[in-house]
Amino acid sequence: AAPVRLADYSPWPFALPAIHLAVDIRPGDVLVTSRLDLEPRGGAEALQLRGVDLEICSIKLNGDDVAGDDYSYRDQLLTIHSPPSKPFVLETCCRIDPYNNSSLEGLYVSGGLLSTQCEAEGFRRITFHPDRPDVLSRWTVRIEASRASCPVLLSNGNAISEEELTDGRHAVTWKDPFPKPSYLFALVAGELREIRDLYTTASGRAVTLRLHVEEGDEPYSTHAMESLKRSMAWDEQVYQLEYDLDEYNIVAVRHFNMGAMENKSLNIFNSKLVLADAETATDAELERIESVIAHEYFHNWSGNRITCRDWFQLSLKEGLTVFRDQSFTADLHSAAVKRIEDVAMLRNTQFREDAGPTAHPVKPAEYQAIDNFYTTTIYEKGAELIRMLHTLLGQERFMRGMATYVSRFDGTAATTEDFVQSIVDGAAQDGQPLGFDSERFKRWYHQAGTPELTVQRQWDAVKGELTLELRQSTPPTPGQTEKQPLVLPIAVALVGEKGRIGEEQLLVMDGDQASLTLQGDPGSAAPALSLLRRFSAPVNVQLEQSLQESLQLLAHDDDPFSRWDAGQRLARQVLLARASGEPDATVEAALIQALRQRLNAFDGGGGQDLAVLLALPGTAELEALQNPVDPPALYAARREWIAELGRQLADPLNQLLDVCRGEWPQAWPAGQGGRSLTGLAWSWLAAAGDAEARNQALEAVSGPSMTLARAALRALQPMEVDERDLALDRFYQRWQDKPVILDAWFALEASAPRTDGLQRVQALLEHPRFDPLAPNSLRAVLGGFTANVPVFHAIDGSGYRFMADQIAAVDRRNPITASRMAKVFSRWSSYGVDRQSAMRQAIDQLAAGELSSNTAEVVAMLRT
Ligand code: DPP
Ligand code: ZN
Repeated sequence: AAPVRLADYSPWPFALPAIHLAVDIRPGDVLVTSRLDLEPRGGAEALQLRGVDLEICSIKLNGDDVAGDDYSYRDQLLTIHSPPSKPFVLETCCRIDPYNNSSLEGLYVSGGLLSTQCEAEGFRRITFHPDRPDVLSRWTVRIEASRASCPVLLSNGNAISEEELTDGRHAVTWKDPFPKPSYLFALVAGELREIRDLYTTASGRAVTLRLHVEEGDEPYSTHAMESLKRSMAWDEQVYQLEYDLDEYNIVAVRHFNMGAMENKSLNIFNSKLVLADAETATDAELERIESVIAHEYFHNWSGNRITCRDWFQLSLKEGLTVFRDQSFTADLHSAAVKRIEDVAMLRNTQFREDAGPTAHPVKPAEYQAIDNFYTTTIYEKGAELIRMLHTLLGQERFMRGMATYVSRFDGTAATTEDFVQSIVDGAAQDGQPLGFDSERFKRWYHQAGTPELTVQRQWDAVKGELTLELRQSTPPTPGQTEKQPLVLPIAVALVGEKGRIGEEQLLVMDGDQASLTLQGDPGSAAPALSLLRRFSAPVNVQLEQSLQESLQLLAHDDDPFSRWDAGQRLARQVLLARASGEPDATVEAALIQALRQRLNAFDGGGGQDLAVLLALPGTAELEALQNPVDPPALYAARREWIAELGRQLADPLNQLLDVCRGEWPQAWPAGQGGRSLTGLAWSWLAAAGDAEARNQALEAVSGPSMTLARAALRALQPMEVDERDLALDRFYQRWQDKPVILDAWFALEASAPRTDGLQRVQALLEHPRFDPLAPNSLRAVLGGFTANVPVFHAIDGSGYRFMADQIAAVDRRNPITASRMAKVFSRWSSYGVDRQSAMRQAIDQLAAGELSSNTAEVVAMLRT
């Protein structure tokens, strides 16, 4: 199929102010009658509507049947050849089969529950519609079903009527007063338990909050409900944005392709992102749930009230909403820890994407399947662009920009240019110069790849001046060889032996080169350079830094990110040296000494900061620095280094365990630092052969904290010890009836590095508790398998072949999930020759079979 191109955008030649849907749910199928009020806007000869797998029962125009010659339905397109030139009503009736829909797009069944997923292009599987985000309508939806099987019938907006019908059937009609595109439509029908709460908005409007879960899951809903209320309050306080309807519904669904979906007033969530308490979810999961609840809630303004003109603008809503949810988490918890976690994630996922065959701009120029572009580039890099605007403008000016954006575009479908322009126009209302070139800034949206910032410096001891020479360049990415300079906000400061010297400066670089002089202390030794503080721009830095300088930053920098980054740099050095077979004893000794000081200084409280400081760099980050990449060598280096840390730091780690124990029972968010550090100490000590640590960990698996139980499993899982198998077995026995929790067990089993790893993964796929239709379970087992470095990367290619077979099998049921999994092969050209050719063969093997268009697009990208 021909790709869709941004350059080809043109508005739809009709307006569609109102839609009436009637959805008749029957035991074997569903009848969908749709009435579209259409208004030609001139220029259209034919009316074209999208439709996938729809069986037409009737088509009527202004009440009369449309004759067979007057329309056609082929290639997923319904064409009415000569529609009237005046406003008219098109009524279609179609039969669909949600009971055999394993794609989890459109209307489908999950565990007896009927629910929908329409973003991006699922609505065309429900009825005929233009199914593009710039067509906004007011919707009325009547749902009819048997009361016995579907007592709960939900859609967007407010319930305006309920009907009791004959034969045990009933109907509910919903009306959404806000115009919305089809991707925000939602419908849920089934048997659900409701948890109800109330929120009063800043202006005094009462909003009924309802969470809908399966029977038995009611006790696990409190965290999600509280998170929702915190999100509503935060958006009022920080963005002055209030909720706009009388009800807000969240439904938990077990089979779901994404994390959650922001349908207007009827969010649908992957159940793992709703159901949680301290006994069933880890601290990290609780925070993630809180942030996803917030994310979907924040979409009500950044996505729903102002939506995207077309799917090339996806980051308009996603980048902005990620930025908003990041700020929310930073405000509620530790801003420093949140920033560090977000940067670690960006470097390990988005930078990796930028460096591979699926690299694409935040605003792609073309696509085959938009589902393949729900990526870390659109989301997390998109959020970094907003963050840079915020850094460049400051809070007050940025917020004025946001207010301008909302007032200009509320109720419409906008573009990323509209957004940037609103931000700068709003900011400039104070009459001050902007401080950067906004046209140049917009390049960030179109240019793929991670810029490289190369920094050289000269220290003038007499004057006490450090002069920096900076250069930027962006490596070529597929289809984009020429790159332009970007606007980079670069926060810098000098750090001496007693901390920061002078003020932080913000250099705004927008050409290939720039220079900057920083004032230090005359007559002293060169101070350490604290560069890219808070990670003020998403770039890779090339700067030679001595061990001494990194240690100084690690000890004295007042920017927590920069401190952390200095420690990470040393850890990367240690791990890469070990992976190459030549450990660097000097750096190792210095790093261990620095960590020992940190551990000794810890006396409880703020443990989360220490935990992130101690965490080792991610695999993807290390791989980016290795050529050729040797994953098993990196894996072994990491395991050996952890064991070394456990041996060398045994005393302070044992003291740490004593200090932290008091925090174990504290309710999240309290106590999370102590629990994180406990897990880290278990992992390091166990790797060093400490039987007492293994024992403590084993006990925690049966204890009251899921955070500690999972930390214990992570500590034991990489080792060939009895406690590992005991721990995994106890966890299984305890949670076998809770699929959401059991997925964690599947992931741990699949990633356990055993000699018979491949056979074990095969057995997991046939395990009676494994649900091949649940993307969570597939990701647990197959994602766990690809994290099983020695087994997945076996030099004979057996792991790669196995994975290719599995992706092909998943693709037949669920193309969206399969095409995401196929990206696991994206680094093939970076490995040594043997792995390279084995992985390439696996990709070719995949390409040779019959693939969905989603997966075919990804595989084609991998092969170019
Ligand atoms: N539901 C997904 C998200 O919120 C896609 N919109 O990011
Ligand atoms: Zn989103």
